[in-house]
Amino acid sequence: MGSERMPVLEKQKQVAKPPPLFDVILLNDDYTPMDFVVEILERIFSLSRDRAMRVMMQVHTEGRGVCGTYPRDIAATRVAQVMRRAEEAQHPLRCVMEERQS
Ligand code: TYC
Repeated sequence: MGSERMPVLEKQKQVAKPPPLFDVILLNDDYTPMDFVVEILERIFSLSRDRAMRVMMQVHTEGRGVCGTYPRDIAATRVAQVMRRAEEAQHPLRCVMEERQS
């Protein structure tokens, strides 16, 4: 029996999917000060002052904006860092991660 059967490992697909990437997204609110958001973007996402201002203004006018795109663990760490700073400062700033569609 079984000489025609392939070993299980050889039957599996050979092509490995690349690991998923996640956008870290800031959400707008009416209370968090603009300069606090700019500082978060500079410190946690290493954006220049100019890029931080642009992302903050995009969130302010459009409701949300991408701060950066990372593998799952790094994205989750960034989200936690933002939420922790916002809580410490008692601002209602929210940050989420979403898997990139590509
Ligand atoms: N809308 C806020 C204000 O007018 C500024 C703001 C920008 C808040 C971006 C959150 O993710 C945010 N003070």
